[in-house]
Amino acid sequence: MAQETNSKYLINGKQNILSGSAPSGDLTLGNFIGAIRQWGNLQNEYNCYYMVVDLHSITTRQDPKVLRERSISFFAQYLAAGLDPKKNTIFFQSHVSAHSELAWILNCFTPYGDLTRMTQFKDKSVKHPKNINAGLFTYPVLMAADILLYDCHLVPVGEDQKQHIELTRDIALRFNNEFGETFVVPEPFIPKVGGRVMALQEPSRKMDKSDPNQNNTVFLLDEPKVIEKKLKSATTDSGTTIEYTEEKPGVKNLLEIYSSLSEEKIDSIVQKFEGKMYGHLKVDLASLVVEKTQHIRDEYKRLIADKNFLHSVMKENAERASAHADKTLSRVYDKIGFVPKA
Ligand code: ATP
Ligand code: LTN
Repeated sequence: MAQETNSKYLINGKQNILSGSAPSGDLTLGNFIGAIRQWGNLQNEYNCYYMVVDLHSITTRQDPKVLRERSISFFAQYLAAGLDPKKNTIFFQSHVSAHSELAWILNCFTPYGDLTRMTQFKDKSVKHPKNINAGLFTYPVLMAADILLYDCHLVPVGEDQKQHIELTRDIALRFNNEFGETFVVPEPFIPKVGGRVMALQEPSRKMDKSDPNQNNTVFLLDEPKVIEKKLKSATTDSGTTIEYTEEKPGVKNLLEIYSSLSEEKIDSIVQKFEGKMYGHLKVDLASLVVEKTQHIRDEYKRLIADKNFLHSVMKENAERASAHADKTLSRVYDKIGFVPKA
């Protein structure tokens, strides 16, 4: 379905967007730069849905008590990061049953071979060799259901999720071909800089919230002193010149974080640090990270203490999400030939 013909899927004249993050570890600077900060920038122009992706998080084992607390913490961090629950629909994935229901249907329309090509499945199977469960394998189908339920035109994600969006497009196109126009075919929306923030100690791989080495990761709720310590001890190299090159992955990563937070071009940052030591870049970057995230920590402290407010927002927002999702699910049930409820 061409995007121009999608006007019937607009809400108040706006295109739909959905994204989310899984509460499988605490939110990181990578999640913030690659995803959450973009979400805030989109809330005026688009009709946005943002989820705490709890169904996805159990593809790896979670302690129930930690999962519950962390999920509420994520919800409060989304609000604290500036997502307005009146403008956006912010909810828990498990509160809208249509996600699991559509996932089952789409499972029956997704070739096994397509799923075997997913690099995240391969990576996570290596990481969790004792728990390679069917959910881990079909995870991208649930993600496709998330996106297709809300007639999404755009999906703002980090670079690592591009392959899952491509699979979602394939699923939607195949279904539309077979049953006629049913799903909007979404596009990924990936930031030009900051789409892949790398681990501080091992800049060859992505900063990950479930990394066992906490020094690799700046968490959004880390205190300023901890942020400074982690950035100062980031791996660079034995050289001294601050250059943006593949040969210096550690420095490159720090420059990209700097650029995405300051919105300055990499070239002009390199110029600013000409003749200076890596230490200068690290100290300045630490101040920048603290400055750009302090409002989140302050607002979070206030919000997390107000459970009544959080519960009323999550209820109201999940109802809004369900209303949209249930409509799409009925459309799909009808297309595939299920008998309507009496
Ligand atoms: P997990 O270890 O559970 O896979 P994750 O942080 O990779 O954790 P999510 O929390 O589900 O996964 O990701 C939420 C969003 O943050 C996604 O859009 C993802 O692409 C983005 N994201 C995650 N890590 C980074 C990173 N290092 N750089 C940029 N974007 C990232
Ligand atoms: N798989 C994503 C999280 C996710 C998501 C989504 C992102 C689940 N459903 C729908 C965008 C749209 C990840 O980042 N690990």
